[in-house]
Amino acid sequence: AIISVASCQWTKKELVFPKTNLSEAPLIPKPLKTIATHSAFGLAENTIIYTSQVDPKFEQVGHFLAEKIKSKTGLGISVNASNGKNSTERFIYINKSDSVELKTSESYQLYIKKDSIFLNAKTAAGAFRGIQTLRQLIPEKSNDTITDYPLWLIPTGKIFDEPKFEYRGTMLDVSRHFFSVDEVKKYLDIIAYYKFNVLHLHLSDDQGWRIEIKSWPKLTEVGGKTEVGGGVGGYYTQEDFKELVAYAAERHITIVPEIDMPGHTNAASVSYPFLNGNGKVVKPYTGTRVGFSTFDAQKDPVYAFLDDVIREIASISPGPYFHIGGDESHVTKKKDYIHFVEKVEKIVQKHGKQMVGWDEIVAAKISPTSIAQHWHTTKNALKGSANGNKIILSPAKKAYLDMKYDSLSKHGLNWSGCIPVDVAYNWNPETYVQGLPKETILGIEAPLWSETISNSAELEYLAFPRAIGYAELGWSTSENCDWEDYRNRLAKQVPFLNRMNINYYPSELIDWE
Ligand code: TNX
Repeated sequence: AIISVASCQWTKKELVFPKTNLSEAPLIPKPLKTIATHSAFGLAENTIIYTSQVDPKFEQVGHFLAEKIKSKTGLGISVNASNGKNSTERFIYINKSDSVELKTSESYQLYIKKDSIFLNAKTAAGAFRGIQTLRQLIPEKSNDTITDYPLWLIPTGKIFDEPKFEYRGTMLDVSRHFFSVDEVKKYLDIIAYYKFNVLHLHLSDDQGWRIEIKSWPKLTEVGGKTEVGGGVGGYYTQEDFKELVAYAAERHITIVPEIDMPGHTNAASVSYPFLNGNGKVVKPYTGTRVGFSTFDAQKDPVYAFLDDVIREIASISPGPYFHIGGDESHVTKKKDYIHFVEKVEKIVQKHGKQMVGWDEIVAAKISPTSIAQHWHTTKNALKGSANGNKIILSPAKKAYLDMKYDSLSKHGLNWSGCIPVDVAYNWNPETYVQGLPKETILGIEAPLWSETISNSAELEYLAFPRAIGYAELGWSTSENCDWEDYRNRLAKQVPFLNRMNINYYPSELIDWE
């Protein structure tokens, strides 16, 4: 009390804020721990963001926050510079910290006080996750009665937060239908807000090849020109792909490239028929059947080709992973499949990446550093984990974004059942596969296959709101995942969804606000 009386004589006058409750903020994913102190920080034109100068990536996070504050509130906030309104400045500090309480690279602490906000993180990735929380705490409307300029009142208190899983992904199939660079960027913008850190791109399949390979140009000249339903297809040049990688990196999201093989390879074999191993003449395919194509696993030139493909893609993919697909190779002989996966794993490793594959890959003798993505077969997940492989969980009954919500859904398939918004949320990744040790689980991923969707509006219809629930299942502790609580917070995402012009499915299970 003595300090405040003394300081009153020369600091700003005390503002009187309405009572707030940080613990009731509709944050998604729900933070690990929140302590409310019931006052407010008034975000205003005189707020300044200061960032750690030790690491330039922190300054980038500061600029990202300033830009998002601008688009939400119209306020032009300066970063690491005074804005000339010194008498009433309020600060947001984005600080690099070595605190042992920050257990992971993505952990952060947010201290919101009346006149300043401190965000602590070990790395810029942690700071980036933290500013998503801050964005979500900024109200839609300003309060215009407390001061003679508008204030956006952020509830005060402390948040300690960290992710449950290190891998929190979604997958987009750009092969069955092509999605442009701008469409993928919009998707990245949305998933970043909910703290996803991986976008897996399914870059090849029977219906189209979507990434330029300079040493094998026909892959895109021929294989890039088809898609499901007979549309014009499309592909990313390597420059396009680098642009996506950089855009994702600014959001601390890793792109995981996938070339699906030895099955799902019709488009590659149409481009270069020597690759084909199913004994038939290859023709372009624009239907939606699976399991009819295969590379020839016995030919050396096939592996020389794959060495080029993997080398070129690995060289423009800074992330640690390369996904080889490996699913539904129904016309590949079992021994050929095993031989193929083992040879391709070596190629992936030679180019400095860790192999990821759909759960079928555990049929081969793979190295414990490779990762199996569980989608279908429990036995495969268990076999992988017994072999030392980390597992990504994408169970088709719970996590497939391409399943219909219900029988009336405008888009989507239903081979693994309909997945309404509550079913998508109501499962516990840590216990879902019986017998799978928790430590084996790298994380979760929600795949969006694109047989039935071909543009952003359709993509968003299937992905949202379900992907928001997967964000929470990947980040928040199972104790903090509660459907009733979640559905109330989800209802309050409407202003963001509308501001971003997201064509979400307005499920009747949610009382949208
Ligand atoms: C199965 S899931 C597939 C895809 C299809 C999807 C449709 C997986 C590894 N393979 O080829 O697009 O079902 O839901």
